[in-house]
Amino acid sequence: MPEIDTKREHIRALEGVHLFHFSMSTCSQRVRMTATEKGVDWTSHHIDLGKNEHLSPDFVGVNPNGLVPVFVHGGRTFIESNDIIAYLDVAFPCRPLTPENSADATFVADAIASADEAQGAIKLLSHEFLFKPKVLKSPREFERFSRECPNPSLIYFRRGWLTGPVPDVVLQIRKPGQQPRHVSTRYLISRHLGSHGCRKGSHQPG
Ligand SMILES: N[C@@H](CCC(=O)N[C@@H](CS)C(=O)NCC(=O)O)C(=O)O
Repeated sequence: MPEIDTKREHIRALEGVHLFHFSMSTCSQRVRMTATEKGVDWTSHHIDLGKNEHLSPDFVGVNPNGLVPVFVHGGRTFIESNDIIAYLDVAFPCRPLTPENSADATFVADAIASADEAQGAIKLLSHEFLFKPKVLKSPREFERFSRECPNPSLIYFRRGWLTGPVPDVVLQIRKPGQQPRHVSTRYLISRHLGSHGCRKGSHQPG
């Protein structure tokens, strides 16, 4: 259970349940869905990743890795979405999310674990399709990001994504009762670009 020792006094002083999250972050979505399913009320602290709010000294003081989500319960701080989900299910036992039947419980545990495994591929796809049009590709923007970012793995990802060819990550797709399928993000991206080309062509006069 990664509970972290936040240095910020005002975070330790928080009462009730607080979530530092970003609307379009899948890790944040999982935690929001869990809290909602369980009927837990929480106070929202929206951290806009598009504006690099996760690199601000204030937020880095809360999570030194510069990542959302961060969950605060009665002044205790937790990171890692899957651990937050597990904590929520224990700390708020109403409407338990873990099935009693062991086969179903295994399926739920596997599904939660696969969300974590898919994170790299989802990050790449969302940067490519959702964020790219909004991100300035200037070296100056990247320099600023590298200067302010406390987490070397975020800098490494962004450098590769902004400057290089589209990197490749394998996405594992699992459905109940079926063998997992492996799909490459490079394949998904090239298929998307290909289908755009087709759509454009179909509008051309004949
Ligand atoms: N394993 C962590 C991953 C957290 C993570 O990667 N969060 C993303 C949003 S889903 C983030 O804050 N990214 C900031 C960035 O890429 O600059 C979790 O599940 O909570």
